[in-house]
Amino acid sequence: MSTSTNTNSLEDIEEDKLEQLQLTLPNKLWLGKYPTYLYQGFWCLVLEPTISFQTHFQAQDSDIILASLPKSGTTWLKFLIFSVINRNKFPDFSKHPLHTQNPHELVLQFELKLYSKIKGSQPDLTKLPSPRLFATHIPYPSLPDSIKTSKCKIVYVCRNPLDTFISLWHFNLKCERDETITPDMIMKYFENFCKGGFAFGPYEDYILGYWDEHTRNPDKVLFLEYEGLKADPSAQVMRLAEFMGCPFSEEEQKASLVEEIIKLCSLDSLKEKDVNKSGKFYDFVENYALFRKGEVGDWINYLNPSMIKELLHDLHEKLKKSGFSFKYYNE
Ligand code: PAP
Repeated sequence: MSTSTNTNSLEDIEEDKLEQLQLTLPNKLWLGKYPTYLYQGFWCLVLEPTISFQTHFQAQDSDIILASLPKSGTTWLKFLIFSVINRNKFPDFSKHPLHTQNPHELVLQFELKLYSKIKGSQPDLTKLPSPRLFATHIPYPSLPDSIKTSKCKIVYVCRNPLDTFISLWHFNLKCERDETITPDMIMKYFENFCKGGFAFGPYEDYILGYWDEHTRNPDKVLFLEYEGLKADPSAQVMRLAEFMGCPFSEEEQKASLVEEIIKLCSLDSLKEKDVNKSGKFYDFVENYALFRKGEVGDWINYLNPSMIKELLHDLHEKLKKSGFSFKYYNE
């Protein structure tokens, strides 16, 4: 904390800004209890940590940052990024940290874990081993400038809107244990999702922020699809390694290292680990709730195709107009 009595210190200005913002920004309760603010065009669940991250984080050229909307494959990509980057450090997979550490401990989330208050001491990230691995749910336009202007790399993973919504829906039912949320309310929540009213939404703006930057600068932003990873994991993990500057050598490929990493990071294997079955890494997230079915097209078991078409119309139109289409997914 600043010891200066000068009220114009950076921290004071930011604190004032926060108070003003909270008074002026449109806001609503997410899941009936978490305040979210419409901040820089997205529904921000953690306003002060987000501003703290924007204000204090200094990127390094070697950083690798995973970006995603919640329920799009964050956990999976954390496993994969960590395992690919550290494959020489942990060659014996039977003793790999993934057996004993939650992926969210290995790849830390900026706004949900590292940053909290604008004022006061901030996390010392300078001692983390290089490359530093981080994750965020903040949309591209709201990332700190140092991420945009440095040579650090962003791995973005997107998932189709229907499975993202269903995953979110189950997560809310599981985590919240709130009797006011009942299975029959699914259409109400889906309508809300399509209108962008969920934490870190709107969906289409979020995707387009990272998509646009990927098309402008493919060496800066890698664009992965959850469905692509499911369809052809080897090809996508090879892309990931290449993008992060550590491509698999021919010897590694011949030794089936890519496949071994995919196996190590598979949902079936990891959801059974004690570290992932119990405990909480985030205050409001039980570890087990991050692992469910991991399927493509699971939405069909919950939503009626004829009822969703119209609701999704505007979202799809906006994506289409911007030249975006899913490579691996058709509804
Ligand atoms: P988060 O943003 O809250 O961290 P995130 O990991 O992005 O969540 O998404 C969770 C989804 O990824 C779940 O999907 P589902 O509800 O449709 O099943 C979860 O099952 C899936 N998932 C988690 N780990 C893996 C994995 N190793 N492989 C494939 N999918 C996974």
